[in-house]
Amino acid sequence: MLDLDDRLDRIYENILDYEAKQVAELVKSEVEAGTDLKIILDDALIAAMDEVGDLFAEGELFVPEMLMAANAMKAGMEILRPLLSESDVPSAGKVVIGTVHRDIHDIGKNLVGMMLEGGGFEVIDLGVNVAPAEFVEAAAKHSPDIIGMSALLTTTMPNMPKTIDALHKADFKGKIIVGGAPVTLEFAETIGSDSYAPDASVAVSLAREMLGID
Ligand code: B12
Repeated sequence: MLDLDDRLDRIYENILDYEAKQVAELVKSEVEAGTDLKIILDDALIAAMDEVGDLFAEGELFVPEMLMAANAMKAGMEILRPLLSESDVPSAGKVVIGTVHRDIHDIGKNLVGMMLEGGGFEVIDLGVNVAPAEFVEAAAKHSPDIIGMSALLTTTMPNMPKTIDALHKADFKGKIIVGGAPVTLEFAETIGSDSYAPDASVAVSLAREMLGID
């Protein structure tokens, strides 16, 4: 049998090869072998997604590849998630994410959610066409560290400041991050968002930064 580092390396490589089925099988046998869940998460799944983020930032990978890798990572997460919630492995933080009211684009938002999950965050996805009141309700229910909003239409971007106002009125104390193709840093600053990320890999680094995780 291979030693632990080599076995974790196989999971890592299979994520980079987009082999979801293999990843699920390897993670499953690692769990059965009794390997620490945090080691599987940190040294195989999160490490692979960090590499994917770096390759994307360097222009070596594009959105379709990042999605395939995220799906492969997700296959491993499906095995770990129920076990992690029973164990004492701390999550990096809790993020509520959604696409704003009257907007049904979700590819980018899903990618950000998956990469955050790959980065060790617990992600609660509210889906698309999420009204300000639904974000407020989710903030009260889940007490997230971060709320992420996505908008792909210039006509739905104004629903971001509306949501931020509603969250502030409801005394939400966490951080807010916005993104989506038409959203810019300037826009994020004018609407009082704490952060803006142009893509999913930057979103993970900024989420970590906002929560003081290095
Ligand atoms: C796919 C698509 C659709 C699909 C959506 C399917 C789905 N499940 O999402 C469908 C066909 C349903 C659709 C519908 C419409 N669409 Co459309 N659509 C697109 C398209 C081609 C791709 C968007 C996409 O998925 N990009 C890939 C992802 C990965 O990129 P992304 O979303 O930008 O996300 C990245 C970053 O922005 C960032 N990010 C995204 N969200 C978040 C959130 C946070 C918190 C953070 C930190 C970062 C972040 O990270 C992501 C990953 O790196 C774009 C054109 C384009 N090239 O952008 C048009 C586009 C967005 N659509 C457009 C339009 C007009 C429409 C419609 C109004 C068309 C119509 N007349 O019916 C409807 C609107 C429906 C509605 N109410 O929402 C226009 C918008 C124009 C504008 N300036 O407002 C675009 C730009 C096309 C165009 N050139 O005209 N669309």
